[in-house]
Amino acid sequence: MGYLRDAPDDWLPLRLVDQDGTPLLGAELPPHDTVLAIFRWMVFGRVFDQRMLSLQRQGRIGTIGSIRGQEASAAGLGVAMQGLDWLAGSYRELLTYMVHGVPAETLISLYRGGVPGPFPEGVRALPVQIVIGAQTPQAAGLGLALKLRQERAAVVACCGDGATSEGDFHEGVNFAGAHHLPVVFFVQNNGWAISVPRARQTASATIAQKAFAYGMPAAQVDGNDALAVYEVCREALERARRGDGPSLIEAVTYRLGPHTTSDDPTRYREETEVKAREAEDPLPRLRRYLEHAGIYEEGLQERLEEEARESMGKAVAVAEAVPPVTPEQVFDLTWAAETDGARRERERALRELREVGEL
Ligand SMILES: Cc1ncc(C[n+]2csc(CCOP(=O)(O)OP(=O)(O)O)c2C)c(N)n1
Ligand SMILES: [Mg+2]
Repeated sequence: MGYLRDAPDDWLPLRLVDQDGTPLLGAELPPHDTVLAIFRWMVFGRVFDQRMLSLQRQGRIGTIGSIRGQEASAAGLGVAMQGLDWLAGSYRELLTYMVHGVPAETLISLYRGGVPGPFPEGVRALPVQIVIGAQTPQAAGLGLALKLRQERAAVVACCGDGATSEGDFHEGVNFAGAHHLPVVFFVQNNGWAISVPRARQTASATIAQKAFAYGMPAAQVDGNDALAVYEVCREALERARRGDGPSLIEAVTYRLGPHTTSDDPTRYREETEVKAREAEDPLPRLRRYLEHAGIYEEGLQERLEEEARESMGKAVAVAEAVPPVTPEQVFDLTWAAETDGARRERERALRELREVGEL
């Protein structure tokens, strides 16, 4: 008796800057231009989010997920990535996609159901994944390709807390561990998977500790501390790029908005919980750090917001000029060389659309 052991449960999320913007004693922080770049992207993310929600309300785009409250995780990760790194993310990482070089108009067009066109030449990112967890094994596959080609680059596989309950997640992380692949698994634990709270998702004390079962190191980081996210991602990415293998980062954050525009969170979570988390908003927190460090110039945030609104205005105009996708394009853009089965599907779909007068 007494042979069974529990996992250690004394994790404390990594934090470099406190809620009030004060750096923790001895914390090594990124240079000022990096901090300012992260702040600029966070402001852009917030403006993007607001604009996308209002476009949806006006019927100009389809269902969209909010990233409000998660900007520190998204931007801290994005700024730590380099051009040769691959991004495999979901609808919750639209800001990371933009930091990595995907133009806002491409994403807006995607959410309009238009043909977004490929990502710009040289932007290494998989299409935005909607199937929960499916990007994890795909990212492991990309990691294997980078390893075989001996490229000095890493893959980032993003997902949410809910995705860690999917088989795909475990297969992908296990494969990367077993084959020592250059992949960084970045889990944004935002407290909820639609209406399912984190506590009901897994019995383990942290999501980070799952990494140990797959033979890789992990960190749990305060996902609302943009500079801690940046630093831990930088370490994990460098480790992967130099061939030292995969790692897993759990960024503990909070989804302040609804899951998507189709969701009513008041049906499953208390307003008091949200109010308490509003106080941990990562954007004013980083701004307080900028002020503390003496690099906040009067009116900076307002200026960045204005810039972001202007560039979003242009992006919306470009996206709205893209014609809607045609039924033929659904097939043309899916298959490089159509199979017999796909050809039959195309013929049937077009025939049925003609019959109901939609074509
Ligand atoms: C395979 C699959 N199952 C179910 C869904 C429906 N669905 C969409 S988002 C979501 C919750 C995902 O939660 P989480 O992984 O925590 O990501 P978050 O949305 O919180 O960022 C579910 C179940 C889906 N898109 N794909
Ligand atoms: Mg979640």
